[in-house]
Amino acid sequence: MKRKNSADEEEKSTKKRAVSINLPEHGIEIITKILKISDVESILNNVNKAVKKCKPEDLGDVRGDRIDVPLSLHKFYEPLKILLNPQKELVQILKNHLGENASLVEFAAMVANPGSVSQPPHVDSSKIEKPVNSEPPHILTTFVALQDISADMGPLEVWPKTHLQWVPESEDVNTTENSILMTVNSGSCYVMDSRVVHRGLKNNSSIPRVLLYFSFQRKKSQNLYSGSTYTIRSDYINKFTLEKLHEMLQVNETVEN
Ligand SMILES: O=C(O)CCC(=O)C(=O)O
Repeated sequence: MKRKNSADEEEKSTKKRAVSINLPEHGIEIITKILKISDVESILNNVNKAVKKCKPEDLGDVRGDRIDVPLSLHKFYEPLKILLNPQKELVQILKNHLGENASLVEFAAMVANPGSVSQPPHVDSSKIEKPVNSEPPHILTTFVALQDISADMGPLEVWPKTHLQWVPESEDVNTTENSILMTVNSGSCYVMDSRVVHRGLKNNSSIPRVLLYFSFQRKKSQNLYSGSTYTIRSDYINKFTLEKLHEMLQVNETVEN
């Protein structure tokens, strides 16, 4: 286990890493401080309420003993207006890689409580048939940190560049030493290509690690890939594209947040 950095060192190392890793090359990209702390606090309150209210049959079938709760969009309108502001970097990344007609296929919160175990390294989805040539991403998942995530909270561990290999979704994965940890600060997010090898680590702290997350999938790619848990309310399935969400949230090219 790595020594826990001081908050300053942690911020510096996250900043350094944020500029040095990018989605096409590494399969993951960090966007720092996309939300203000006040926005994060209200999301965390709403997520905690949703966790209390949800029934076991609603939960996503996620690896390890995490709680994977589908969420109601309208409870998160205000933060979504900021997260999905078309002028900002996150939407540019989603649009450039998946197109504006990409579908919202996951909208949920992931809670890794103290003591929750390490997941086996895995990919979230991969092409059913081995692709002949390299392909662009088909699902991108954005995880928003709802507290400062330190190394002892069992952050996401990612093996950069593994999205460029074909890893069948059901297979055990042999990993190398060269992983990175998503020890990001509250209000930052990371966008992950669902083909990259990753895992959530054991939460050794006394603080639940809570993430808001959403995934968009390239249009008409669903039958070609297997794997994702597709954690989303059933009434949202195939309902929202990135473009449609922009209309709903009434954000457009001229809105500044
Ligand atoms: O624990 C996490 O941070 C994320 C877990 C995850 O990516 C997964 O279950 O596929």
